[in-house]
Amino acid sequence: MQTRRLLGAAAAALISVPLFGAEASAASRGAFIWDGEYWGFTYDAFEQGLTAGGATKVDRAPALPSDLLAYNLVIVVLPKVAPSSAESSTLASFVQGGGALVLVSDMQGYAPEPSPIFNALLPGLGVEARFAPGAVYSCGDTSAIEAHPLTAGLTAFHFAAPDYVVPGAATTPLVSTGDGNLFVAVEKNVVLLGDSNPINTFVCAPAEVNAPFFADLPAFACDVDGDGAMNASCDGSDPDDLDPSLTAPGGEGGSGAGGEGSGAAGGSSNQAGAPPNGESGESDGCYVASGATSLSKLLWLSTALFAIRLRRRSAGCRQK
Ligand SMILES: [Ca+2]
Ligand SMILES: [Ca+2]
Repeated sequence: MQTRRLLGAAAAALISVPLFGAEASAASRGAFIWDGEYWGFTYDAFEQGLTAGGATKVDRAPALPSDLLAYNLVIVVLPKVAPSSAESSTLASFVQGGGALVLVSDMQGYAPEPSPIFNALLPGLGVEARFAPGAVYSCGDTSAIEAHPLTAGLTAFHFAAPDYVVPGAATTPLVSTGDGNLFVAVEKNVVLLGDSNPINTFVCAPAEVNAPFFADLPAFACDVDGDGAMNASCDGSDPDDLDPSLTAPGGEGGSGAGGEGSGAAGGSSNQAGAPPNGESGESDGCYVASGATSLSKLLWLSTALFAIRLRRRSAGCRQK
């Protein structure tokens, strides 16, 4: 959406005129969470992290606004229905205009399943990566984190039973499970997160270790290609913020030096969608089941029915 960029550029130009404050462009630095509203999930720590990372406001609603000009970061969480053609167009325009989009899926147990909904949406966004069914039902931390501006500050990543990400040629892997299944990745300005537990208040809720990721998202929305030059939504004038040829995949730290746990356990050599090697080695005992799909599904659904009770029980998880 050229309009966003033009408006941002115009706003940036106005800033040089003392009579006009910075409000005009700062108004586009909000974050919007499009929330499917499953089982009363909330996103308190995530929302606080977005604010800490520079989002000027964080809104959350079950309906997508037709006008996203106030936002440079949109997070779509566990959609309950497929986006309409109008909503798909709104998201595509947002992405084409340089806005950062995060798609949050999860393992089986939702109706309808979010991953197929996202996979139908991704081609229209120009993204090659796809979600694939996860296979391990466990909760814990992984240190298989690639060096990238979106993972800056992370020493571990807390997750629970993710769907996986099948990367395309232009996809940059970010986080994999301990057994080598990629579940967080980025392709240009679209982030694929195969798990909602890292950001919501459900069982195995986001541990403090995920806070850097929350704060990294608004910074990413300001500088998608990681070259240090802000785009128009953040008062900058980087004209090619979406051009990956100007920044090597993986960002400045992509060569492997100084990475946070890079390549420690499986790293990017994922075989997304492949059967896991037995049970996850990352379990912290919050809850663990075998990899059998039927059992996983049963446990997942029963867990959902007793969400509130289990949320209390998960206090021990949060303290990890
Ligand atoms: Ca999950
Ligand atoms: Ca940039």
